[in-house]
Amino acid sequence: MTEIGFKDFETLESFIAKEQHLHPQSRGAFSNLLRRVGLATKIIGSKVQRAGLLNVLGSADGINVQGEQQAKLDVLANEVMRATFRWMPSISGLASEEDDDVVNLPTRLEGQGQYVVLFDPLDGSSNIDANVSVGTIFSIHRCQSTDGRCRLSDFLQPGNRQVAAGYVVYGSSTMFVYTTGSGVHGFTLDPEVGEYVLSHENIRVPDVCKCFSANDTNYKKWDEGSRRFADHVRYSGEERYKKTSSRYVGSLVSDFHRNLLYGGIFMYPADAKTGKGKLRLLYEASPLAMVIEQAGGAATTGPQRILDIVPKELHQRVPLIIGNKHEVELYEKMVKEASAK
Ligand code: AHM
Ligand code: MG
Repeated sequence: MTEIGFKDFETLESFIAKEQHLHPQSRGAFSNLLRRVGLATKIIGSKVQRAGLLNVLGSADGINVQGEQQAKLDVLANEVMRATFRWMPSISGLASEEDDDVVNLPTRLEGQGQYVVLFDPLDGSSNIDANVSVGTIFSIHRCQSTDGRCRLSDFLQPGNRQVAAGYVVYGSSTMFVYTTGSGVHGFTLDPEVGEYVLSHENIRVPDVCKCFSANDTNYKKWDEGSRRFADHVRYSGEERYKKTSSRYVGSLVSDFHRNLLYGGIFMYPADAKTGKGKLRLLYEASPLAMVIEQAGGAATTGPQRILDIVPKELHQRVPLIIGNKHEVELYEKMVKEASAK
């Protein structure tokens, strides 16, 4: 006979509280901040789920600072993030992929405003109208300014200084994945209870290259090393790549999340002519690089580890090659060899 009973479960709330207990000096500001990210993403997730019912599909009137047409949900998600963090005394400022400049929050009291938060409120938004998975990416840095006001330099910190990073994928279920530098943990939203519940503790990227993810129509625009790498994975016939499949959603969060769980490599190299990548360092590459490294993987531009890049500007774009360590190292080697010729 099946025993009827309540199976104890760990929520994001209780997990964060447990982690806080490991730092007796902590006053809980950082934990509150993480909880708040959880709240903001639940609100965004609920809008995404009902997108076809609300007046939120299609384009908004605006073009963002990067010259991209904003979707209505981009704007809405950005507003939710801003509103959720605005009155948190531990945050001195915000930077969003959708805003031209940093948002300086009202001056904090001494000792407050210890953090700045950077985010891509709705990644993959070109997919929204077709019900394809999208996500939110976030990154948290310690604010270096100590007078309760943040400055641009507080946001232009290398990824290796992030105190936390993660993302939420709004897919067939909604999942919150984050790291504070001691492993990567995933929580699935239980829609009936309205809580994120621990479902994937201590995620490690499997050491197999199951997925190869790239926008292949850009192949001719890539540099020689990137093309050689892609050819090697797809056509070399090497044992490791015999079961590799092409998988590309076109929503970074979704492509990244799948490869994190299955093993694989995502690449969005620079356009060789302009030397420019597409993805944003501070809102996309750095936070996901922290997650993948914590899960045993790696992330590079080719010549440089993503987490070591010192940002020059807020909306800086970089080439991003991210996934299993083996493939990232092979990519670096092939790019180096090709450029030495
Ligand atoms: P977004 O943040 O404006 O949605 O743009 C970033 C998206 C990523 O999610 C995705 O990996 C990439 O752009 C797809 O680009 P492309 O359509 O060139 O393949
Ligand atoms: Mg994005």
